[in-house]
Amino acid sequence: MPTDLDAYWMPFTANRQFKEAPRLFTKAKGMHFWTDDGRQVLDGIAGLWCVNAGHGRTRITEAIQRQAAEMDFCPPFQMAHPKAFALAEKVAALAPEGLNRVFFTNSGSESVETALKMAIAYHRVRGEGQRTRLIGRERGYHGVNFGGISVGGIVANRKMFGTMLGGVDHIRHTHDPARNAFSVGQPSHGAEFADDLEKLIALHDASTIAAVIVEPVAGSTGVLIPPQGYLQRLREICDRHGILLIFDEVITGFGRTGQPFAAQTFGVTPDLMTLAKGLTNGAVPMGAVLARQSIHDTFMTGPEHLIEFFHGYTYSAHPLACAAGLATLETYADEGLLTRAGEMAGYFAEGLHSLRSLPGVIDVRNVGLIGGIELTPVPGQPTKRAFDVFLDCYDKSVLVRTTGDIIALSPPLIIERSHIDQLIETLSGAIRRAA
Ligand code: PXG
Ligand code: PLP
Repeated sequence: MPTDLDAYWMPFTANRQFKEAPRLFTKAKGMHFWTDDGRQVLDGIAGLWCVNAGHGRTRITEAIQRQAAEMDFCPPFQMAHPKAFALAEKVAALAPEGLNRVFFTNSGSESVETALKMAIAYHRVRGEGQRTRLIGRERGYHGVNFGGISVGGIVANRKMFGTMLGGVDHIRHTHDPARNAFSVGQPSHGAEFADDLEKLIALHDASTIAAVIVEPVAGSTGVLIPPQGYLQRLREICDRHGILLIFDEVITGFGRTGQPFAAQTFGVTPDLMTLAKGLTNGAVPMGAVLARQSIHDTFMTGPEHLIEFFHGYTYSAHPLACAAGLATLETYADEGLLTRAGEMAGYFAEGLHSLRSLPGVIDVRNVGLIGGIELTPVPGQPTKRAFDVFLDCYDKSVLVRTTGDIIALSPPLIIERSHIDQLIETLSGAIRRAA
């Protein structure tokens, strides 16, 4: 075990509190982590919404090992390797019709930056260079880079970092507990929140707006499920005004909502889609942007020896990531994991909603294998009640995630009913004790 914890500045962590009482994992397999002192902990959040096929999958591990031995790195600019093409083709085949061009990145944050730049550049190459504005949504999470926090709407992730990108505006979030608390699946009220986009179009004029970016299900902010008809209405408004619609499917991609992508679950196809996490089952960092072919083709003009899109990362389409991605998609296909969330959703929802009458629970929400439980804050100490639940669950060998006073669940898609029972029973005890 490490003797000194000082040098590692941990991301999104209460560093001083953590280092007083560190929580260390040293092994993971299937539905579980193991702590440094040998305790087996049920993973209720698929690592961080990414280990969709469960931990330590042999096929993926071996694919990474083989690739590392065969070719560690290949320059992605003006060179390529076969697995990059193979993976792009497989990802495109899973996606909604028409989204068949794939640009690789190394994370969700990079996917978001890439998609925003692609949207603005697309309008420019087609002769509408004045379309530079970007519209995000309150409470949106689009990673932590400057573009992503600019269109993002999580205040804590923005307020320390200056003025960010110019020309960004936001529509309201869709959380409406007064009308929708304890909805099972998609809430029935709130399609009209999409009309905020019409207001921003009236304010800025459509001719200045490049794209709108939303998470189909807002994850990081605490699981906000799109109201019925909401995403459809956003799509219609974008179409009417020539604005690109970007779905950030970093969390919802790869089976989380019951179909390969939330676009399919909700029946709305965006123009650009950002991916990461489940693409490699979390085993090697990787992200991607899926683009409509027509967007890609718009760039393919001018002299053929010239670079069409001045963007990319040293590690775009990294061989280890591509090998992991291919093995991951094979695993998903063989085990039917990309539709398994739909099969387990009913039992998962029953468990979650059985917690509704516990003390302090003010909302429960779910779709596929995503769950959110909102607690009333301890007066004067926001976030404390949920954090106490997190620590209590960890103590009882179950890993959950909290944001504000909301508990978020997103277990590996291989979860069995017995695991759901353990998750719900442990949470139930912890919520009672935190009351
Ligand atoms: N977009 C969305 C919708 C995400 O959920 C990102 C972009 C950024 O991805 P990277 O790979 O750069 O982290 C995410 C990431 C949480 C939590 O607690 C969620 C994320 C990251 C960290 C914590 O819910 N999602
Ligand atoms: N900073 C410097 C000085 C670089 O040379 C590069 C890449 O060549 C980067 C940042 C970007 O790194 P990456 O391509 O891994 O995002």
